[in-house]
Amino acid sequence: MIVLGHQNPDCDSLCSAIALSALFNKIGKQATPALQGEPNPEALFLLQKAKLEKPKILSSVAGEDVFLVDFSDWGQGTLDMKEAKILGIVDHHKLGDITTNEPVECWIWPVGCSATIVYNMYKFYNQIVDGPIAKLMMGAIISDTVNFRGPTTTDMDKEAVKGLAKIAGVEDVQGFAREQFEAKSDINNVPAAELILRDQKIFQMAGHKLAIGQLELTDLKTALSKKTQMIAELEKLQAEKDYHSSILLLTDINKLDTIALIISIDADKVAQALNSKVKDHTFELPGVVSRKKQIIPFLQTAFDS
Ligand SMILES: [Mn+2]
Repeated sequence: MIVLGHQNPDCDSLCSAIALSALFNKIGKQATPALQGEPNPEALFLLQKAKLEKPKILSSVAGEDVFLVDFSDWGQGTLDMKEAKILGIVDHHKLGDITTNEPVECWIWPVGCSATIVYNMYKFYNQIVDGPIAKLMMGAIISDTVNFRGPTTTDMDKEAVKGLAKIAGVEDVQGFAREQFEAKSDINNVPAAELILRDQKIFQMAGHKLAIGQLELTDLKTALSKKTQMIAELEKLQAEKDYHSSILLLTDINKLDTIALIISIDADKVAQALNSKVKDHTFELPGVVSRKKQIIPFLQTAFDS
């Protein structure tokens, strides 16, 4: 069985794929983790910290048995995923559009991170997480919950990190988080074209496609200095694809605010849905850090009405 994370691999899709596949191997089910593309710099940082190898990268799963982590949408899988047998899903996003012909094992909980669910699966199966993997899972939860400051955070996430830090032998969790956030904020030498795609997800809304990327940064100085190039890249993307909107969220994880860059056929509609106003392809979202909880539901409502 292949344990597969979503496109544009982030910490959670990488770490949870590795952790879940290790759990399956412990209980006698053969499993291998796999990614769809290169992991982002923060995920690579965690792999290095844990001294673990990067999983294989796949673009096809036709004919395979797969277990999905951190997504439940066809659009976030490989192009041929409908030709695979989906055995199960671990996810913490809104329920996607995947359906199956046979019963499927679902672990879909409204918590801050898929790794929190996987941590509880270890408990369910009476298994202990290996030290290096505990470090990965801890990092994934810190990333997804913005170190417990994001609105998706639950007590279960906090409890999981406490347990995992003990197993991983990490005493200074705050220091660990700081180092991790610095790794992802280092965008000085990253081209704008790459930045707009780094954590991009495509959302279907009333027949439209919205491409929404997000950069989580310790401050927005460097990102804003690249604003013109990033808007130009969003414009290029918009011309190539048939998106309704191409958006990049620049999220300040210290101040817990977001500035959005947008190219759209109706930018006002998007900004209004989020109680904001567009000026020069830009709009501000004070207090917003979570795409899945503070942005997508409001856009969905606006597009559905
Ligand atoms: Mn996640």
